[in-house]
Amino acid sequence: MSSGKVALITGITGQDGSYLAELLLEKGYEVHGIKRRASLINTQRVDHIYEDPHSKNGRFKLHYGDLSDTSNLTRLMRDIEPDEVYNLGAQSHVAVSFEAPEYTADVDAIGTLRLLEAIRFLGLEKKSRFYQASTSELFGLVQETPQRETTPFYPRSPYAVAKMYAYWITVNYRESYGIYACNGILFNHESPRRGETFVTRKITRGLSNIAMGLEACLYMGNIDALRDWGHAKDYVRMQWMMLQQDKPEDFVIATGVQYSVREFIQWTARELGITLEFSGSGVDEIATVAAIEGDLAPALKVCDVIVRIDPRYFRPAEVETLLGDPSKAKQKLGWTPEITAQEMCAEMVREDHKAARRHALLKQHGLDLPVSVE
Ligand code: NDP
Ligand code: GDR
Repeated sequence: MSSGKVALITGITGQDGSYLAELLLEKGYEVHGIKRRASLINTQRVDHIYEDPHSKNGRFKLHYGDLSDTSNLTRLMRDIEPDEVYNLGAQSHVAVSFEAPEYTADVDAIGTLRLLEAIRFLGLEKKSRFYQASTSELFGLVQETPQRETTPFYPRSPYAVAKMYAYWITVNYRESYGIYACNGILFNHESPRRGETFVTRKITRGLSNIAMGLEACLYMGNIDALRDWGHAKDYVRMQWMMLQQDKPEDFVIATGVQYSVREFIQWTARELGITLEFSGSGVDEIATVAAIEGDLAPALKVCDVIVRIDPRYFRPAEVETLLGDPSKAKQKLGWTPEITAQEMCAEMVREDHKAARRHALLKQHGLDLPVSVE
């Protein structure tokens, strides 16, 4: 049933955009999303909720657009007049932002300004509530542990610096023009829909492929990095909750628990019935198969080396440790995460292993498709 509310989501084709669109449709919203033109169709994450644009009562609508295009954003805002705008679109890969810093600044920082300006220019200050996808990367070189809403920022990448502009311009437009605008400072969150080059998905997909004989070795960067990982489904629920309050405020969203990348590799291996032993140190660290149980890793033998370090994945400036304090979200909004990092890892492995099995089966029947790796 329709709630009569209209939402606009930038980044709807991404991990969070797809879960948020599902949530808002369930709540009866009419959901508009901005997709980019690409040479290949890039709507895989939302294909299951896609509605034929010819259907009269459809509540899910996609529009071409780009955060770098002011006139496009302003026109869409004018035509849609959304009650809620979720700005999730971004060049969201930290390592890539060192390679494409100017583009990242244009999309992640100025893109946010373009949307806020469209609200102001069109006189939608009292109509359109605005959510900005801010990030724990703002804390970067951490000044306090755990990190909370009042912890000083120290961004460590072009991505984080761009997001810092976006954070403050959101605060500024709230204070200057009375727009209901808020920042969700979200710590890392993952899911089976996570992009393949972020560390968790790279691990669950890579080790699943290795278990099925589709790849030989997983090459990693800094596996000592510590992160506070939650599940994207829990975090988009919070994005919506933040726009339903009487007063706009900024919130840290995290689980309050921290693990290393190395631990995430071990959990993944365990889900596949593999016991891994790490040895060596620094760039010479490796992980060797010490034991195999069950039948999920038919391509592996004991003593196979399946994880190595490749300095290509080190970043010019690293964020070594992040740990969030979600007390404010718990107290003021009653939000708590429902899915633990280990449960999320198990779900990701199940999905990636299913895909790897399908791929291996096709290979057995002579239908060998290439496996893309970063
Ligand atoms: P994804 O990388 O999965 O999705 C990013 C989305 O932005 C995609 O839909 C992408 O389109 C779109 N996009 C990229 N560039 C542009 C552009 N120039 N114009 C319009 N759209 C664009 O990110 P997540 O879903 O994981 O994250 C959502 C937001 O939350 C991002 O802003 C991210 O920076 C932020 N964030 C994420 C966290 C996380 O752990 N996931 C934590 C904290 C913040 P396409 O599909 O075409 O590439
Ligand atoms: P992050 O996520 O940079 O925290 O940004 P990512 O998963 O890319 O990295 C997490 C940590 O793992 C280390 N790492 C590797 N990372 C990748 N991608 N590939 C590797 O091979 C690898 N080896 C080790 C990284 O150095 C890092 O320390 C994510 C994004 O979603 C941002 O958009 C978001 O703002 C933050 O989370 C919160």
